[in-house]
Amino acid sequence: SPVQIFPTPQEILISTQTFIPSGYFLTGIKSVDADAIALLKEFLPISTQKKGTPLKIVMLNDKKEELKRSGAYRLTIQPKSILIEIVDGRSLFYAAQTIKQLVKRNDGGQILLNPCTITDYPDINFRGIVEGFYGQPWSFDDRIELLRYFGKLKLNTYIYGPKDDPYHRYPSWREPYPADEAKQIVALLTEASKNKVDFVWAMNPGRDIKWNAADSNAVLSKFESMYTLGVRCFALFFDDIAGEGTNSEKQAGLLNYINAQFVQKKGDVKPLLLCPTEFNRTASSTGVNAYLDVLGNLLDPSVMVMWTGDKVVGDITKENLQWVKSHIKRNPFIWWNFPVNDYVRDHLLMGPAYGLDKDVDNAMTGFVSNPMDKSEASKIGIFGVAMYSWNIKKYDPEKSWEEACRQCMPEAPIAFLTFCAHNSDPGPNGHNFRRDESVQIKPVIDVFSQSFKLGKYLEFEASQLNALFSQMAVAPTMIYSQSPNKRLIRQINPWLRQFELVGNAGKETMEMANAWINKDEMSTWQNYSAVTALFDSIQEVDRNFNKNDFQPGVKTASKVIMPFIQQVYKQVGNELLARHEDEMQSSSSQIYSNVEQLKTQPVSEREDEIVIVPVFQPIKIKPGEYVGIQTISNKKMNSISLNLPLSSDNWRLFESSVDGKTWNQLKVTKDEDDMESAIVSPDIRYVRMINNSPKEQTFFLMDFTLQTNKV
Ligand code: LTM
Repeated sequence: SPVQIFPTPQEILISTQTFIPSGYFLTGIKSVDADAIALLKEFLPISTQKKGTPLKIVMLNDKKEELKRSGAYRLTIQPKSILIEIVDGRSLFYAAQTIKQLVKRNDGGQILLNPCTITDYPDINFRGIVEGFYGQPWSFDDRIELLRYFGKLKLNTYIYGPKDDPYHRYPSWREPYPADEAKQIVALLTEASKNKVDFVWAMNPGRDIKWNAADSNAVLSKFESMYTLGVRCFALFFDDIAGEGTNSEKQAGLLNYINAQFVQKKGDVKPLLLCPTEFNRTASSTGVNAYLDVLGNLLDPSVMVMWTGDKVVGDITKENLQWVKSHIKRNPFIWWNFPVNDYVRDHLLMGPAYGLDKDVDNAMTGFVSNPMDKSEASKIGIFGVAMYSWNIKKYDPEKSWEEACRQCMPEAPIAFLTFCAHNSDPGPNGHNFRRDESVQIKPVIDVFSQSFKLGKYLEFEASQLNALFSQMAVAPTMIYSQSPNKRLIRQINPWLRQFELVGNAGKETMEMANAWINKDEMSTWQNYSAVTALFDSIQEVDRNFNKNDFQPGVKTASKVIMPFIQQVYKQVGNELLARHEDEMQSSSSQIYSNVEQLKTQPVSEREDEIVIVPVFQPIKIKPGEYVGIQTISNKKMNSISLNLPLSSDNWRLFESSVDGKTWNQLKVTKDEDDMESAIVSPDIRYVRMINNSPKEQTFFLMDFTLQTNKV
């Protein structure tokens, strides 16, 4: 095709010839979307008088179900006319977005167009994001910018549900927003409307909701207050809760009540959206009257139900879509937990959006992505979601990703692509969700490392590695100097710094490897010291930036590049210093648990503490199951401290052990804030909490820390 349009239109017939349009006048339907007309006028010469060529807008009349969807359009451009057939205002806006991409200019600055016919519609009705992560919610300016981005990508849904907004969730869901915040929501609604985006306001009341009339009315009056601000789309979330709030019968009752008393009565409110408590297959109960079946049977058919797939974070497959449909008795509305990084906050997820089944015609009501707390950096993943959800069959994750990098940083596309290519894997995590990273260089690294282990330095591979490391080392400078997108730079700044250091460490490592093979001990030492110094700087950045209570630090190129550099450094260092490998091991602690849900949960080792990385979902622990920490650290142990909400005292024991076989019970005490702690003896290597009751129990693993003393 002579022109590329994003997202890819469903059907396009386009001539390679171009023509220069003289000028247009509008004809056809009069009262159409003013924003769409304003957009058309930005790049087409449209006069108010009836002269030039007609740009005619008519209603689209086609029997095909797809061409009745909101946003569907047909565009016919000929040298003597433009015809836009539409379903609604959104259709005209999307047609205008398409024409914007079709318009080119010749050297003299004149507009050029290619005659074409485009018939276009979305594969999935609701497409966009759910701002549904833990951590600092996006700022007002972040949201405004993303709503504009949505307009360009034909995304139509913005679900507002940041976990750390107290008025969305505990403790203030019952209260209306303070005036300042309410004003911002009004402004967001205006921007959303300009970009043909439905702004869906979500409430997550499940942590402390009482199933009584007072709380049903509390939900109703909060919705009423949001309606007054202009909100017309509403959602109720019941994810990541335990206890009374999880009752599916009561949840369905509340949704049906709100549907009858609010949605139906208002008349201009869109159907309700529900995020269930069992929102993925791993968390789903089975048997008679299982949670999802109850929802499926009781919920009004108009209510849409969200679903994250087989796991909290994972792929979307035809099979898991069919499975959930058979329970909830409707197509699911996908909440895709990508590129969210609230469970791996030291990493960025800026790689391709893949793992999305293409053989899934009409199987989803909606598809929204849960992004990172970094709005601009999330644009890469969101771009992929926009391409997928508009035209599933034509979706190409790699190509979309490359285009996203180009569009997000047209001033330094290669530098940005390089950065994103090595910032995509989340690292080890409890969801076991990993991504490809450093895909192109990985085979080169594998070949080079294998030979280097045997004492050979492969020149060809080395030259490729050197080229990449040089590119990595200069990419941040290119980005800082060329990109006007200061918001993006601010969001990813620690990772940019770290990336430059890793690039330089790579360069020095290659020189060191070369010198070592050439038996040039002097240069080997010099390069070895340079790498050591760069590792120190990398550690400094890791320690001093991106501080948070969950996964502090700054990890970049951590899946392929850093392990390679470390391995070569270690190999040369071992031979140079006759050191033993295990002395250099950095982490030596891990989770000690036989709870399935926790087996891959990482443990982070800091200067004077070893912490199990917190988990947001409630954890079910069967009789005899345990969770704790095992360490082979040479540090002395001091005490454990605990914050495990919902744990009552009478079902669990805390124990410590030197060898993992003989266990001693620990005496746990509570302070005035209900924080628990216990002293442990210095030589223990295991601590755990065990369920010694006859019943399955539920708790939240917010904080399980083993304090150590420095040796
Ligand atoms: O995924 C859902 C439905 N809920 C939460 C999200 O808020 C959170 O961002 C993700 C990723 O950590 N996990 C959840 O359980």
